[in-house]
Amino acid sequence: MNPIIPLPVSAVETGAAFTLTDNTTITIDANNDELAAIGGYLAGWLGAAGGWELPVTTAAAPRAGAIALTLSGADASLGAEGYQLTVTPEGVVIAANRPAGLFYGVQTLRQLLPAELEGQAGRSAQDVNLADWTIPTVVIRDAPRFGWRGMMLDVARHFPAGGVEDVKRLIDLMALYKLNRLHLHLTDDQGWRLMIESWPRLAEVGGSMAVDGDPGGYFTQAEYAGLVAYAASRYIDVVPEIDLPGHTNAALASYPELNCDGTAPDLYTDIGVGFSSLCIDKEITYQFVDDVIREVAALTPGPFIHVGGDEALSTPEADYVRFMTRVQQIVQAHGKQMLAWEEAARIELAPGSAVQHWHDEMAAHAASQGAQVIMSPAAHSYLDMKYDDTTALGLNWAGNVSVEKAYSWDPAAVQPGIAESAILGVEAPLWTETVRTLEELEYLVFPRLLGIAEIGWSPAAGRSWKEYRVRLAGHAARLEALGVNFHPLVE
Ligand code: IFG
Repeated sequence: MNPIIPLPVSAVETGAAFTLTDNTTITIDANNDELAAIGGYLAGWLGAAGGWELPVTTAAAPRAGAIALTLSGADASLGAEGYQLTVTPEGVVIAANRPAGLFYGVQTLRQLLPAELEGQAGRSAQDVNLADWTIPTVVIRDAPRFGWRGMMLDVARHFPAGGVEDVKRLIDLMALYKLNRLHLHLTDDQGWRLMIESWPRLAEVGGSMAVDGDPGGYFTQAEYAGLVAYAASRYIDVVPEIDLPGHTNAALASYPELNCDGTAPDLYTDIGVGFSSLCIDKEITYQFVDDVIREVAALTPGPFIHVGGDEALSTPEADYVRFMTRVQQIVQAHGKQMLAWEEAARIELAPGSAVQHWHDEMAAHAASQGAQVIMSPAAHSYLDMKYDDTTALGLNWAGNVSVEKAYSWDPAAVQPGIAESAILGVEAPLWTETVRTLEELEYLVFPRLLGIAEIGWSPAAGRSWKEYRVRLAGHAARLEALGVNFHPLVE
């Protein structure tokens, strides 16, 4: 059986084989648009991989020669994202309680098929070798350990050279590994990357440059809404971050009135941090925050808006607490829950607010207040860290992060005060001070993101680098077929 990443909870091979043929059909429960979409996604993948035109039809029950996607028959214990995948010589049945589970069962089915089939777009059916389409019979029961399995993409330091298309490529690759959160770091000192209609200069001026004076850019609200919808079709929630009150030079450069002295600073193209702050004592600052959060909330189907809060080194402590407390109220007034970097645990967190651990003990303080925590320890999960001293791209302030180091940690063992029950899940940030192109992004993200996906999904028990590295090596062919520019899988 092909190596599956993330490792399923259980997989028992039954010693026979099932072969897809051009008589294979995909069947779904009737009257369910989400299942029709997932069926179409699978048919589309099989069509691109092998040139088949497999019909998607409704069926009351699984039948021979079919790949059945059904919401009946799955154990309730599999929850909202789990699935059961049963392959027999007669056919395949993927059963789940919710469509997301079926989507993840489809990703496992993809990985059971030969890696070479990925990215074979344009191959015609006749030159498909039927042997390609044989998979071992197996019974897989699977469900994730954590509900938050994510990656963060900083589009502020550098705006993706390929714009929306680069982000969609990342979303497609995340889906193959069952990740379900894409945190977009939309604003920082060097760039404001989302059009805010009530404050248009934020994007027009604040989005016009990037680190090293590289080309700027920003998402229109239509483009951003398109990304949110595309991610949702892959069962990924987009989590927007508007970083406040520090990391705000792009906003301050766009509107002089946002500055305490009424003077706008120049656009910033270096990579220092901690020098900028909104003007905490000006009322216009809160009008700005309210307008921005209102427009972002309207573009955010998910429950969380991330408001940053990190490295506010130019905001006096008492001002920071006052400001972030008001921001929390504004986020809630717009029907969302506040997510912030762990420094924000210096305020009284409202029920439902959550913090993201990256480098100090404030997340443990948040957990002691009953808040939930997302684990992004820089020394293990920061994908902008170099792999080793020979890596040209990336930074190394948190130390080099080898493929092994990115895998060899457990979220429940990072900080004594943060028990598993307080952990929403894991997220791997890619900061883009040194990253300009999709190719450079893929080199830093892959393969380390696969390990993060496994940490977020698979049981902690028994997880080991020694075992994982063999499965990871087995994914080289798949990443190769997908055209991913990955760093060598194991050093
Ligand atoms: N820390 C800063 C980021 C980025 C990062 C680069 C956080 C929360 C260092 N803040 O990580 O803006 O500069 O590794």
